[in-house]
Amino acid sequence: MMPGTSPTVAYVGLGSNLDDPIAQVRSALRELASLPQTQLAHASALYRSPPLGPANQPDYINAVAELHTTLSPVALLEALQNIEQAHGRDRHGEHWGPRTLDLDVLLYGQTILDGPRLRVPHPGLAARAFVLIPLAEIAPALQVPAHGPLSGLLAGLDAAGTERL
Ligand code: A4P
Ligand code: MG
Repeated sequence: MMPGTSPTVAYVGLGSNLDDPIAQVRSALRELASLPQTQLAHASALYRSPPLGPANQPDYINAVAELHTTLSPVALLEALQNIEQAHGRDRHGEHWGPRTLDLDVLLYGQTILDGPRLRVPHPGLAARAFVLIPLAEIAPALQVPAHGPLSGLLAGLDAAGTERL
């Protein structure tokens, strides 16, 4: 950590449904742990979930990681995109189509961003069981900027289909 800069608590969503998804997510967690200016504070269990989007694709493996980082939001996004690239991510597939590894910035402290490159909280967060359930495992008391308590989001959720491995 840089002296004099206090880290921000950021949450990252991991997802994979191609090329041994369990191994993809496990190795991505190790790579998050070795990012510069960053500590991996907590990682959820792995979860299996049915695809959101086109149904003719395999189930996903999802997880959520809590990072303590002094990287800026955009520097964190770039670091995540580098890890996706190293996992052979092909960005030319269909929207919400299958992928070897997807890393999303779910939350960056209490920051709200609505820029062309980065939207935080992640726009899908509030409605996705495969994000909220692993997030609640590692941060049950979380207050989600612009949404309120995580427990409230969970209460309105259809959790069927998201299975803890
Ligand atoms: N971007 C903006 N905000 C963010 C953010 N908070 N985190 C921009 C990450 N990226 C963000 O992302 C497209 C652009 O979004 C990036 O260039 C970045 O500048 P992408 O990863 O290239 O494309 P994508 O992931 O295909 O699109 P999108 O809309 O982000 O998809 P999602 O929301 O990531 O959903 N079903 C299950 N069960 N589990 C899953 O994990 N994932 C998806 C993808 C679909 N269905 C799924 C799952
Ligand atoms: Mg994405």
